[in-house]
Amino acid sequence: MSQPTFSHPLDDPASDPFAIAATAAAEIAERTGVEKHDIALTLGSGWAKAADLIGETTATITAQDITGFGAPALAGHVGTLRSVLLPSGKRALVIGARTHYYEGHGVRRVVHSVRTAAATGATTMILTNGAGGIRETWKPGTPVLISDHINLTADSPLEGATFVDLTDLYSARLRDLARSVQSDLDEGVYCQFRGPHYETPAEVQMAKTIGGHIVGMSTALEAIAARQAGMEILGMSLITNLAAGIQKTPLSHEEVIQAGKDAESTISSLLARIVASL
Ligand code: 8IG
Repeated sequence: MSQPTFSHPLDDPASDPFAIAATAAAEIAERTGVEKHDIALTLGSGWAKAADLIGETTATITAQDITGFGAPALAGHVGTLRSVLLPSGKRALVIGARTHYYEGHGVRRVVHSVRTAAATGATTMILTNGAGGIRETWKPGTPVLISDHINLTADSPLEGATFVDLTDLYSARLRDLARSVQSDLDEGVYCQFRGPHYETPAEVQMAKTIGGHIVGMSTALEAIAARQAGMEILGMSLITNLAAGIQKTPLSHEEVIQAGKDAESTISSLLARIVASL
Protein backbone atom coordinates (compact mmCIF):
# COMPACT_ATOMS: atom_id res chain seq x y z
CA MET A 1 0.00 0.00 0.00
CA SER A 2 1.36 3.43 -0.82
CA GLN A 3 2.05 5.92 1.93
CA PRO A 4 0.03 9.11 1.96
CA THR A 5 2.06 12.06 0.73
CA PHE A 6 2.12 15.47 2.39
CA SER A 7 2.87 18.70 0.59
CA HIS A 8 4.64 19.96 3.70
CA PRO A 9 6.91 17.87 5.94
CA LEU A 10 5.32 19.15 9.17
CA ASP A 11 1.86 18.10 7.97
CA ASP A 12 2.80 14.42 8.23
CA PRO A 13 1.75 13.44 11.75
CA ALA A 14 4.48 10.78 11.73
CA SER A 15 7.20 13.36 11.13
CA ASP A 16 9.28 14.74 13.99
CA PRO A 17 8.96 18.54 14.20
CA PHE A 18 12.21 18.78 16.18
CA ALA A 19 14.14 16.83 13.56
CA ILE A 20 12.69 19.12 10.89
CA ALA A 21 13.73 22.15 12.96
CA ALA A 22 17.23 20.66 13.28
CA THR A 23 17.41 20.26 9.50
CA ALA A 24 16.28 23.86 9.05
CA ALA A 25 18.90 25.05 11.56
CA ALA A 26 21.66 23.17 9.72
CA GLU A 27 20.56 24.82 6.46
CA ILE A 28 20.64 28.23 8.15
CA ALA A 29 24.14 27.56 9.52
CA GLU A 30 25.31 26.60 6.05
CA ARG A 31 23.67 29.51 4.25
CA THR A 32 24.72 32.16 6.77
CA GLY A 33 28.13 30.73 7.54
CA VAL A 34 27.22 31.19 11.20
CA GLU A 35 27.59 27.99 13.18
CA LYS A 36 25.57 29.12 16.16
CA HIS A 37 23.15 31.95 16.87
CA ASP A 38 22.71 33.30 20.40
CA ILE A 39 19.52 35.32 20.22
CA ALA A 40 16.47 35.09 17.99
CA LEU A 41 13.93 37.80 17.26
CA THR A 42 10.56 37.45 15.59
CA LEU A 43 9.62 40.86 14.25
CA GLY A 44 5.88 41.40 13.97
CA SER A 45 3.92 44.31 12.50
CA GLY A 46 5.62 47.57 13.27
CA TRP A 47 8.90 46.08 14.46
CA ALA A 48 10.67 45.23 11.19
CA LYS A 49 13.06 48.21 11.22
CA ALA A 50 14.76 46.84 14.33
CA ALA A 51 16.57 44.36 12.07
CA ASP A 52 18.57 47.25 10.57
CA LEU A 53 19.32 48.85 13.92
CA ILE A 54 20.58 46.00 16.07
CA GLY A 55 23.77 45.30 14.17
CA GLU A 56 25.33 44.37 10.86
CA THR A 57 23.35 41.96 8.68
CA THR A 58 25.82 39.39 7.42
CA ALA A 59 23.37 37.18 5.53
CA THR A 60 19.77 37.34 4.32
CA ILE A 61 17.89 34.20 3.37
CA THR A 62 14.48 33.77 1.77
CA ALA A 63 12.62 31.84 4.47
CA GLN A 64 10.84 29.68 1.92
CA ASP A 65 14.17 28.17 0.90
CA ILE A 66 14.58 26.65 4.37
CA THR A 67 12.96 23.34 5.31
CA GLY A 68 9.58 23.75 6.97
CA PHE A 69 9.05 27.44 6.19
CA GLY A 70 6.07 28.31 3.98
CA ALA A 71 5.37 31.25 1.71
CA PRO A 72 4.30 34.47 3.45
CA ALA A 73 0.51 34.64 3.85
CA LEU A 74 0.29 38.39 3.50
CA ALA A 75 1.77 40.86 1.07
CA GLY A 76 3.96 43.12 3.18
CA HIS A 77 4.91 40.37 5.60
CA VAL A 78 8.60 39.94 4.78
CA GLY A 79 9.57 36.32 4.36
CA THR A 80 13.24 36.58 5.26
CA LEU A 81 15.64 35.24 7.83
CA ARG A 82 18.64 37.41 8.63
CA SER A 83 21.80 36.71 10.49
CA VAL A 84 22.95 39.81 12.32
CA LEU A 85 26.27 40.42 14.05
CA LEU A 86 25.59 42.44 17.19
CA PRO A 87 28.09 44.99 18.53
CA SER A 88 28.66 42.61 21.46
CA GLY A 89 29.91 39.95 19.04
CA LYS A 90 26.80 37.84 19.60
CA ARG A 91 24.83 36.54 16.65
CA ALA A 92 21.13 37.24 16.23
CA LEU A 93 18.75 35.38 13.97
CA VAL A 94 16.02 37.76 12.83
CA ILE A 95 12.84 36.02 11.77
CA GLY A 96 10.72 38.15 9.48
CA ALA A 97 8.53 35.24 8.45
CA ARG A 98 5.73 34.40 10.84
CA THR A 99 3.09 31.76 10.21
CA HIS A 100 -0.12 32.68 11.99
CA TYR A 101 -2.48 30.19 13.53
CA TYR A 102 -5.36 31.67 11.53
CA GLU A 103 -3.70 30.55 8.31
CA GLY A 104 -5.05 27.13 9.20
CA HIS A 105 -1.89 25.08 8.60
CA GLY A 106 -1.75 23.79 12.14
CA VAL A 107 0.25 24.73 15.18
CA ARG A 108 3.42 22.85 14.15
CA ARG A 109 3.94 25.27 11.31
CA VAL A 110 3.16 28.21 13.60
CA VAL A 111 6.03 27.34 15.95
CA HIS A 112 8.51 25.99 13.41
CA SER A 113 10.50 29.24 13.33
CA VAL A 114 10.82 29.22 17.13
CA ARG A 115 11.93 25.59 17.19
CA THR A 116 14.38 26.31 14.39
CA ALA A 117 15.76 29.30 16.30
CA ALA A 118 16.32 27.07 19.33
CA ALA A 119 18.02 24.50 17.10
CA THR A 120 20.42 27.18 15.79
CA GLY A 121 21.59 27.56 19.38
CA ALA A 122 19.57 30.60 20.42
CA THR A 123 18.80 30.70 24.14
CA THR A 124 16.95 34.02 24.12
CA MET A 125 13.75 34.46 22.11
CA ILE A 126 12.36 37.92 21.55
CA LEU A 127 8.77 37.77 20.31
CA THR A 128 7.18 40.98 19.04
CA ASN A 129 3.77 41.69 17.58
CA GLY A 130 1.24 44.34 16.72
CA ALA A 131 -1.82 44.04 18.92
CA GLY A 132 -4.95 45.68 20.27
CA GLY A 133 -4.93 47.41 23.64
CA ILE A 134 -7.58 47.07 26.32
CA ARG A 135 -6.20 49.83 28.58
CA GLU A 136 -7.64 53.14 27.48
CA THR A 137 -4.45 54.97 28.39
CA TRP A 138 -2.49 53.11 25.69
CA LYS A 139 -2.50 55.28 22.59
CA PRO A 140 -1.80 53.62 19.22
CA GLY A 141 1.98 53.45 18.93
CA THR A 142 2.58 52.42 22.56
CA PRO A 143 5.05 49.56 23.11
CA VAL A 144 4.08 47.24 25.99
CA LEU A 145 5.95 44.38 27.65
CA ILE A 146 4.09 41.08 27.81
CA SER A 147 4.03 39.92 31.43
CA ASP A 148 1.98 36.76 30.92
CA HIS A 149 -0.56 35.36 28.50
CA ILE A 150 -3.96 33.73 28.23
CA ASN A 151 -4.09 31.29 25.36
CA LEU A 152 -7.60 31.39 23.92
CA THR A 153 -6.85 29.30 20.84
CA ALA A 154 -7.74 26.06 22.61
CA ASP A 155 -4.63 24.60 21.00
CA SER A 156 -1.04 23.89 22.02
CA PRO A 157 2.23 23.31 20.20
CA LEU A 158 2.95 20.47 22.62
CA GLU A 159 1.99 17.01 21.51
CA GLY A 160 1.12 14.10 23.73
CA ALA A 161 1.67 14.04 27.46
CA THR A 162 4.25 16.83 27.42
CA PHE A 163 3.87 18.90 30.57
CA VAL A 164 5.76 22.16 30.48
CA ASP A 165 5.82 24.69 33.32
CA LEU A 166 4.77 28.18 32.21
CA THR A 167 5.46 30.07 35.44
CA ASP A 168 7.50 33.17 34.56
CA LEU A 169 7.05 32.32 30.87
CA TYR A 170 7.87 35.91 29.97
CA SER A 171 11.14 36.35 31.82
CA ALA A 172 10.97 38.83 34.71
CA ARG A 173 14.71 39.31 34.27
CA LEU A 174 14.34 40.39 30.63
CA ARG A 175 11.38 42.64 31.46
CA ASP A 176 13.49 44.36 34.13
CA LEU A 177 16.27 44.72 31.62
CA ALA A 178 13.86 46.32 29.11
CA ARG A 179 12.73 48.75 31.79
CA SER A 180 16.33 49.63 32.49
CA VAL A 181 16.39 50.90 28.89
CA GLN A 182 13.01 52.67 29.10
CA SER A 183 11.73 52.98 32.65
CA ASP A 184 8.13 53.91 31.81
CA LEU A 185 7.39 50.79 29.75
CA ASP A 186 4.03 49.34 30.78
CA GLU A 187 3.35 45.65 30.87
CA GLY A 188 0.24 43.55 30.43
CA VAL A 189 -1.30 40.15 29.91
CA TYR A 190 -1.54 39.11 26.26
CA CYS A 191 -4.67 37.23 25.15
CA GLN A 192 -4.22 35.22 22.01
CA PHE A 193 -7.39 34.84 19.98
CA ARG A 194 -7.56 32.60 16.96
CA GLY A 195 -8.50 35.38 14.52
CA PRO A 196 -8.31 36.40 11.75
CA HIS A 197 -11.40 38.41 12.62
CA TYR A 198 -10.89 41.01 15.30
CA GLU A 199 -12.83 40.52 18.53
CA THR A 200 -16.37 41.62 19.18
CA PRO A 201 -16.70 44.23 21.92
CA ALA A 202 -18.19 41.50 24.14
CA GLU A 203 -15.12 39.31 23.60
CA VAL A 204 -12.88 42.23 24.51
CA GLN A 205 -14.89 42.72 27.72
CA MET A 206 -14.43 39.00 28.43
CA ALA A 207 -10.68 39.31 27.88
CA LYS A 208 -10.62 42.29 30.26
CA THR A 209 -12.67 40.43 32.87
CA ILE A 210 -10.39 37.40 32.86
CA GLY A 211 -7.30 39.56 33.32
CA GLY A 212 -6.19 40.45 29.80
CA HIS A 213 -4.75 43.79 28.69
CA ILE A 214 -3.59 43.07 25.13
CA VAL A 215 -5.38 41.16 22.33
CA GLY A 216 -3.52 39.53 19.49
CA MET A 217 -3.27 36.56 17.17
CA SER A 218 0.28 35.28 17.38
CA THR A 219 2.55 35.17 20.35
CA ALA A 220 1.19 32.81 23.03
CA LEU A 221 1.63 29.61 21.02
CA GLU A 222 5.14 30.66 19.99
CA ALA A 223 6.08 31.44 23.60
CA ILE A 224 4.94 27.99 24.74
CA ALA A 225 7.14 26.34 22.11
CA ALA A 226 10.06 28.59 23.05
CA ARG A 227 9.70 27.62 26.69
CA GLN A 228 9.52 23.93 25.76
CA ALA A 229 12.81 24.47 23.93
CA GLY A 230 14.29 25.98 27.11
CA MET A 231 14.62 29.54 25.84
CA GLU A 232 14.32 32.70 27.92
CA ILE A 233 11.54 34.84 26.45
CA LEU A 234 10.98 38.56 26.04
CA GLY A 235 7.56 39.45 24.61
CA MET A 236 6.63 42.93 23.38
CA SER A 237 3.47 44.23 21.79
CA LEU A 238 3.07 47.39 19.79
CA ILE A 239 -0.43 48.64 20.53
CA THR A 240 -1.61 49.70 17.08
CA ASN A 241 -5.26 50.13 18.00
CA LEU A 242 -7.50 50.06 21.01
CA ALA A 243 -9.43 46.80 21.06
CA ALA A 244 -12.94 46.67 19.61
CA GLY A 245 -15.47 48.53 21.74
CA ILE A 246 -12.71 50.20 23.77
CA GLN A 247 -12.09 52.45 20.79
CA LYS A 248 -15.38 53.94 19.63
CA THR A 249 -14.73 53.61 15.91
CA PRO A 250 -14.61 50.35 13.93
CA LEU A 251 -11.19 48.70 13.47
CA SER A 252 -9.63 49.12 10.07
CA HIS A 253 -6.73 46.93 8.96
CA GLU A 254 -5.33 49.91 7.02
CA GLU A 255 -5.36 52.13 10.12
CA VAL A 256 -3.71 49.37 12.11
CA ILE A 257 -0.94 49.07 9.51
CA GLN A 258 -0.53 52.86 9.39
CA ALA A 259 -0.23 53.11 13.18
CA GLY A 260 2.47 50.45 13.01
CA LYS A 261 4.35 52.42 10.34
CA ASP A 262 4.10 55.64 12.33
CA ALA A 263 5.54 54.02 15.45
CA GLU A 264 8.12 51.87 13.69
CA SER A 265 11.18 54.10 14.08
CA THR A 266 10.64 54.76 17.77
CA ILE A 267 9.87 51.21 18.83
CA SER A 268 12.54 49.69 16.61
CA SER A 269 15.21 51.86 18.19
CA LEU A 270 13.83 50.94 21.61
CA LEU A 271 14.14 47.27 20.74
CA ALA A 272 17.65 47.78 19.40
CA ARG A 273 18.68 49.40 22.68
CA ILE A 274 17.17 46.49 24.61
CA VAL A 275 19.03 43.97 22.44
CA ALA A 276 22.26 45.91 22.98
CA SER A 277 21.80 45.53 26.72
CA LEU A 278 21.28 41.75 26.63
I1 8IG B 1 -2.39 44.94 14.92
O1 8IG B 1 -7.40 44.41 18.07
C1 8IG B 1 -3.82 43.95 15.90
N1 8IG B 1 -3.80 42.64 16.01
N2 8IG B 1 -6.87 39.87 18.16
N3 8IG B 1 -7.15 42.16 18.10
C2 8IG B 1 -6.43 41.05 17.77
N4 8IG B 1 -5.31 41.10 17.07
C3 8IG B 1 -4.88 42.32 16.71
C4 8IG B 1 -5.56 43.49 17.01
C5 8IG B 1 -6.75 43.41 17.76
N5 8IG B 1 -4.86 44.51 16.50
